Parts: sequence; C-alpha cells; structure tokens
Amino acid sequence: MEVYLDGKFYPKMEAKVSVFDHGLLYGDGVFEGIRVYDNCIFKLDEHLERLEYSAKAIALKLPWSREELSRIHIEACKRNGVANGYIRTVVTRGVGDLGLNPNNCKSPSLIVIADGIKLYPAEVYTKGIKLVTAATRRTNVAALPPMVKSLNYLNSILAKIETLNAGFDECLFLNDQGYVAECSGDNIFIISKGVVYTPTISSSALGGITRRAVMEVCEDLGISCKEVQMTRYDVYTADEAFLTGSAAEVIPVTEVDAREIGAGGAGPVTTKILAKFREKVRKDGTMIV
Ligand code: PXG
Repeated sequence: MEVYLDGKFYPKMEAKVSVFDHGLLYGDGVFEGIRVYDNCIFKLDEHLERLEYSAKAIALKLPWSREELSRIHIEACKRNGVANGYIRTVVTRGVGDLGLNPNNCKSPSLIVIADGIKLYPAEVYTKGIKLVTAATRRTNVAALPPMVKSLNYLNSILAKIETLNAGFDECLFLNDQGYVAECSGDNIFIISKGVVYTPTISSSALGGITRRAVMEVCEDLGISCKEVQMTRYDVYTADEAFLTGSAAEVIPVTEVDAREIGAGGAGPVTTKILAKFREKVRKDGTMIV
C-alpha cells in the first residue's frame, strides 16, 4: 500500500509524521472518511467541501485547491487498486512548538490513505441493531462544534466506550439539553406516521454526507423528510428508526433503551430508503479514471 503524505506517495510503513505535529499533540486538525463504490468516490466534492469548511471553522488555511485535493484522492485509489473501499483524509495543523499556539505551525500536513473497508455483516441490514443512550453528552456547539469533523474525537470515543461496556455497538448521543443529537459515529433518523425526521445539525450533530444523501433519497421517493428538535420520547414512539454513516450506510434500529422500535427487523420505509441509497452510491460521485 502507498500512502499520500505532503506531496508524495510512500510505502505504508514509511509514511510518518513528526511527534511535534499539533495534530498528534493537540488533536488540532480535521479529517474525512469517504467511501468508494465500483470506481466511484461517493460524494467526493461534498466530502472535500466539508473538509474545507471544517478547516475554515478552526482557522486552518488549506493551501490546496479543490482540484488538487480531488486529483490526490483519485490517484490514491488508482495506486492502491481501490475500486471499492474507504479513503481516510487527514489534515493536521502541522509541526510546531510545544505550546497551543497554532501560529507556530508553519504549514499543514495532508495525508490521504485509500484502503479496503471492513463492512458490517449483511444481516445487520435486515435484522437491525439495538442502541443504548450514552451518559456522556455531545459537545456543545459553543464549545467544539460537532459540525467540525476534527481530529479531537474524545467526546465520541467516551460515548463509544460506555456503549461497548453496556454490550452495544452504537448509542443514542444526546446534547447538553437532553435532545437527541446523533450517535457516536453516525447520524440518526426516525420515521413516524410515514414522515422521516432527523435532528437538526444545530442539535450538536455532524452534517453527515450520508445524512444529506438520505434526505435526497427521501425527496426522490416522494417521502417527506424534516429536520427537527428531537426527544428520546420521539425515538421510543417512532414506527421505524435507522442510522446513517459512510461506513454504516443505512442501518435499521430495532431497539433503543429496551424499547422496541417497529416490528423487529428493517421496517418498510427504511427498506425502501436503503435500496434507493444503494442505487445512488454507484452514480453520485467522482469516477476514478
Ligand atoms: N456523526 C459522527 C460523529 C461521525 O463521526 C457521522 C455522523 C456520519 O457522517 P458521514 O459523513 O460519514 O455520513 C460520522 C462519520 C471511522 C469513520 O473511520 C467515522 C465516520 C465515518 C466513516 C468512518 O471511524 N464517522
């Protein structure tokens, strides 16, 4: 495998960053997780836009144009023969002093890794998964906005540790006011009386690329989809629920905090959305040519 790092491709074990990089010292940087389906980098432009916005929000100036970034991602897939897989893009603040001041970092570093992906077992998509509410609350938008896909993921990791300790794989992640924000590494949707709902981004959620794609799928299918302030009551009483993420795609949720959602297994609306989403992923992106 060859990894892109600051202008060159290196063999996997030779792609190294400095211990003085503020990405390592402080989690000062941003990243992306992107899927590749049949030589199509799904929603590459949207991922690169989110990367640019995340960087802008943390006052990190990206010296690369959208075209350059796009070219590097395509090249990373080509060199590694990744026709179906996953791209991890990382931008760090770069090498600096032992001190918070980002102005001491001369130039940001760019890492692009194209690799295979460990998929969820197929039965998850028909049987669904169970969620538990995490005690840890999602970071307040006025502290570290969850819209920034930053290298500082401890908030999500703490929620994930609780989730795993409780014997679950994914959680319901509430904001500091107790409203539903998202999951530890996925967005959440519910369906009530034929209408699809998802928490607003300002509830303390990442603006998921899959979330946005699912909203487009709903529009294509003529299903109403609304961004709302959502409570746990709304989730417990929903007819169906599912989570979305680049790795997860669309996974049905059949139980939350021991309340059964729907009739067990993927509900009819979720099944329709998942099928349409799977059609979309092979069309809606940038081809590796
Ligand atoms: N919320 C959070 C907190 C996330 O980290 C999502 C929602 C879903 O966003 P996308 O854009 O993927 O639809 C994420 C995404 C990884 C990995 O390597 C993490 C994500 C996605 C892909 C891989 O752990 N999180």
